Amino acid sequence: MKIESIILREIHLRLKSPFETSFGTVQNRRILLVEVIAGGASGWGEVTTGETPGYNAETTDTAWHILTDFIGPFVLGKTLAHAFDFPELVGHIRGQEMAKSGIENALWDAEAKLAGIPLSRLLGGTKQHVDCGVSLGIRENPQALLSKVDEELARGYQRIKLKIKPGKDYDFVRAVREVFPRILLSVDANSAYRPEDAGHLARFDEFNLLMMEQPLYWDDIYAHAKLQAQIKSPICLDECIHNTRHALAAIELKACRIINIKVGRVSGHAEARLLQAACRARGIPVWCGGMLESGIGRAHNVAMSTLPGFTLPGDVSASSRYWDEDIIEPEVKVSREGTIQVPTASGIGYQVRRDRIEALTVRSQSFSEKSQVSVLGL
Ligand code: OSB
Ligand code: MG
Repeated sequence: MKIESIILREIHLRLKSPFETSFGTVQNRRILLVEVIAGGASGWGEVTTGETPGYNAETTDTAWHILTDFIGPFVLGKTLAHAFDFPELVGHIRGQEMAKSGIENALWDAEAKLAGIPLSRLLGGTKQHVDCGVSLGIRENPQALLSKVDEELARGYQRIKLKIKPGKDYDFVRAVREVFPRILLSVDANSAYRPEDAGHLARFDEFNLLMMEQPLYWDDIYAHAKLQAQIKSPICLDECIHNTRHALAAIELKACRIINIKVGRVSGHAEARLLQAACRARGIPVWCGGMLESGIGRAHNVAMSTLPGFTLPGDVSASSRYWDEDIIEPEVKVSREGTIQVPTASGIGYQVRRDRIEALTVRSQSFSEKSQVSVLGL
């Protein structure tokens, strides 16, 4: 597969409602889409950065910089036997996992299309349906949160995750647990607490949580090991885990009992697949996290979720929870049983709506061997 051209587009897409986490609130998404032409096939990927460096160090703008100034020019014209070989090709570029994953995942889509098989099968996926949960943003008060939980459970979602932050945590979780004593319930703090909060976090033990996601520092596995020894809720690491080596360290240190795999955070499908295999071999359940993706990133998440290590419901939910109108056809739908049916068409398995993407594009840049670089100021 020769990388013949790369087209980078920034689209603006507005969430139906604002999403609040401990690090901020977002409604207007700025999403980078990557299209590659490789081996004659077109493949699509999404860069899953946020607009601000509040979740991790990357942003939509840093990814644009890294892709246009370093990764794009470097990989253009290179030939790979498989998309799996992409991480080695860009291994000299430190970090920048989400920027890298945009191109790598587009190559996986192209490779699956060239083989005429669904991406899920190319990745080694074994499921026809994937189990879905939802991630609920921080609300004004417990009542507002309760009605949202009620609504999502009625739609069939199998697990409810509540975003929490200091001051909007214990009472909110207690309110939900009282009304719904048996649901799979988890919380996600996005690094909002400190080791001194261990006593406070131990109070959540009574809620029988499925997990407590990333309570402490985004870059500190050891701090989580110390906290895990003090609380009963299983810790799930998200922000801390950028690759399989990090996961192995976290497991050995007993810093977590569950891992959230986000394809972008770990630099793409190749590393995500290795990571789930390593966790599976050690009995550590994993699930697929989300980054408020458009349909393209969502389709990649669905494909990754079909791998056998993904034994817990993910944060991969219906397009209609996020957007009035998605950029793929059909949109991602969730059944009354809280599952997504894995598409059987080749590649990501959903049609990319080029006309809609064109209309949403605010800037684009292409790299192709003939013209080297062309900037389309839109
Ligand atoms: O920590 O999982 C997270 C969204 C943005 C940044 C970080 C996270 C999230 C979510 C939303 O929890 C998951 C989704 O619905 O896509
Ligand atoms: Mg998280």
